[in-house]
Parts: sequence; C-alpha cells; structure tokens
Amino acid sequence: MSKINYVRTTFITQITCLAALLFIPLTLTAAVPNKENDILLTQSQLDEYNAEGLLVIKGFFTKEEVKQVSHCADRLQKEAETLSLQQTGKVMHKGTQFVIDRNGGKLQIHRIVWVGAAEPQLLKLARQPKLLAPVAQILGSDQADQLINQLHYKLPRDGVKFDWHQDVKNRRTFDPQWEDLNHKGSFVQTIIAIDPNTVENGTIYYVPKSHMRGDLFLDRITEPAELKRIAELDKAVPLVLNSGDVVFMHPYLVHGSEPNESSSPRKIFINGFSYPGANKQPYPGEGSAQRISLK
Ligand SMILES: O=C(O)CCC(=O)C(=O)O
Repeated sequence: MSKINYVRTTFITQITCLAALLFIPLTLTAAVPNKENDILLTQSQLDEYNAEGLLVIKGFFTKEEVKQVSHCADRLQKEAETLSLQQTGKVMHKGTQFVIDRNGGKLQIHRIVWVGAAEPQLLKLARQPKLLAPVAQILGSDQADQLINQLHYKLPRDGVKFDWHQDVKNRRTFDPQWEDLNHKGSFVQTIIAIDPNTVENGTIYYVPKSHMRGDLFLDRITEPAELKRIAELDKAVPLVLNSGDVVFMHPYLVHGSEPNESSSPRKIFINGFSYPGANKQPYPGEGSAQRISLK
C-alpha cells in the first residue's frame, strides 16, 4: 500500500471508529426504554380515566406475557375440569379458589380466584412495575392491598355472565365496613385481555362516565326496568379489546357482560388493588389481600 493510501485508510478507519463510538450509545439509549416514562401514565391518560371511569392501553402485555398467562390459564382450566367431576361451587385447591359448576354435563368456570397461589407466575406478572406504577398514580398511594388476582373464562356457549354492577358492590360484600378513604373510590380494577374480547364472545359492556354518580347500590334494585333507568343502561357500550390490552377501571363504573355465543373462548386476567385500610377483611386464597409496595 502506498503511503498516501495508508494515511487515507487510517484516517477513514479512525473516523469510522469515532462515528461508531458516538452512534452506539445513541442507538442503545433509543433501544433501551426509559423505564420511568414507559410505565407512568401521562396527565392526559389520568384525565381520561377520571373523566370516563376507565382507561384502555393497547398492547400493554407483550405477546410473551400473554402466552405465559395463557399457559397458566390452560393448566388451571384442566384442574377445574378434574375438580368439577367431584365437587362444584367454591372449591379451594392449592390455595386458589375455583368457582365452578357443571351445566348439562359441561364445565362452567364462573371465576378462578387468587390464581397466584396455584400458579405463582400469575402473581409475578401482576406485580410488574409497569402495572403497579399506574395503580399508584390512580390510587394516589405508594402502597396498596392486592385484593384480586383472578381469571375469568367464558368458554364457548357456557352461559357464564356477569350482571350489571359496580365493583364497589363486591368490596362492600366482603367488608361491610369498606371505606372510601381516598375519596376516589379507593380501588382500581385492572383487566388484561388474554383472548380478543368481542361483542360475540361476551365482552364487558360499560356505561361511560357512570362512575361520576357514586355508589348506586344496584344490588338493592330488583326490578329490571328500575335497574335500566337508574344505571342508564341504554348508554352502555362494548369494550372491544385485543390480546394484551389493559383496562384500568374505576370502582363506581357500571358494567356487566353477556354469555359467550361464539365458538372461541374469551379469557381475561384481572388484578384489583385497594387503597391501604379501605378493606379490613380477608379475601379468599392463600396470600390474598396483602399490603404491597407499588414502588
Ligand atoms: O368477566 C367479565 O365479563 C366481567 C368481569 C367483571 O364484571 C368484573 O370483574 O367486575
């Protein structure tokens, strides 16, 4: 190589190395998510939650996380099938409560409660900073009591449905001394879609902004026409979700769901957190209703 060529090659190599040194940290910064910004809700998301009573974040759980939940859910479904041949109703097994029936010989899973006892991965997935940080923002607290770690199945045409309600009704049922200590409902339900949730497969319907009207004590209303009027059910809209989407739901939001009339299952993974001290009663499942740090 001539001297001129040698000098030119060396110069080009040096420039290339320098560019690479400058470029690598830039690309690394871009590729590694800024954790803080990625997990915190923006002010406009918080405003939407407060205005509508619910906030949907698309693609919140990765495909891999959805797959992990699905595997656990499949195992629990098999356990439910086996258990239901011996016993129905509320069945405690491995620290998890199976609420199951047989309808015309077919398994009906109403809910599987505190799933993390039998499948610890489900508690781990629920307690990720990306879920807990928004919960802390919504509750206005660095701590919470995790009351719910639950799977809802709707198997094709199994008839499982959820009557119109506000989640506060369940909080009052478990603890008659339930108190709204933060004056914002003191509870937030998070719903992660495992399967796509559609009108056909029995997705949740909700009444936008109904949370603004406080506890409507819908459980005390026996007349369907009265329920329709008080809960303003003619305003209800479906919550159509893709796998991995998450919903943060206010405890006063009116919602319910119809049976799955499709040929594919509809599963959701729900986790509910209450403001410390609002609930004072135990919940079913080994390790449930414990105080956890949200930070
Ligand atoms: O699973 C459903 O369709 C309804 C769930 C629900 O209403 C609830 O968790 O409060």
